Amino acid sequence: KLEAVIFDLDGVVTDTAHLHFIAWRDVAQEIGITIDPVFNEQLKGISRMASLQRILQHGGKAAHFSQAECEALCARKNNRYVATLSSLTPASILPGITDLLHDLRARGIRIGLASVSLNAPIILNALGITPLFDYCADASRIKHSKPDPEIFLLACRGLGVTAQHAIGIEDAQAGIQAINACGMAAVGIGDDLTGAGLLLPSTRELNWHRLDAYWQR
Ligand code: B16
Ligand code: MG
Repeated sequence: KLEAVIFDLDGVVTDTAHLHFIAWRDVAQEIGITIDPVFNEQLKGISRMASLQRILQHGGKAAHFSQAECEALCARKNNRYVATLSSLTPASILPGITDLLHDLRARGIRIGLASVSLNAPIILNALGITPLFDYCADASRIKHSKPDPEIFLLACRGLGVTAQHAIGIEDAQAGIQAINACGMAAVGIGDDLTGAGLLLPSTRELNWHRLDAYWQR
């Protein structure tokens, strides 16, 4: 029996990937590294510090910055990023998501959030959907970001469900791996993801009937 649906945030509930990209692009530029939207795909679902490490590697500067300098770069990126979050409103929720959240609630299916973003609570508030979630896993409590299953397992625990009775929805390859690693059923949003049991091109195609049909498969 399906007991819970656990959502990724960035790319599933709203599109913050673009805002992350703008902030990282500017910080990277200041240290002489250029990143483009194709490279940005690699930063989806991974933590802030892991994102910086990939950017430094990409620019061939992995060994150029001390731990303290890396922390300062992360803080600079986050300040820029958080400043752009005020542009989010309920209109920034991706198509189909609000209806799905209401349909799940009407059926008594528990709703969780598994975002590795430390800014997730600010984002849900800006979108006006905090009360629709039964549990949001706190990213500050995990040691490993996706593809490690930790954040999804934390969400299952918080919701009081076992992974075998839950669906996870993700737009990032690292996220699909995390869902599969904990034994949940994986729904992917996008067109170049591998390992999703159900793959939909966008959240527009995501609705209760599709999820239910997938679960009954
Ligand atoms: P923050 P998700 C992830 O969110 C983003 O996809 C990723 O690009 C970002 O680095 C990470 O959150 C950390 O975010 O810097 O706000 O703590 O996809 O897990 O919802
Ligand atoms: Mg995502």
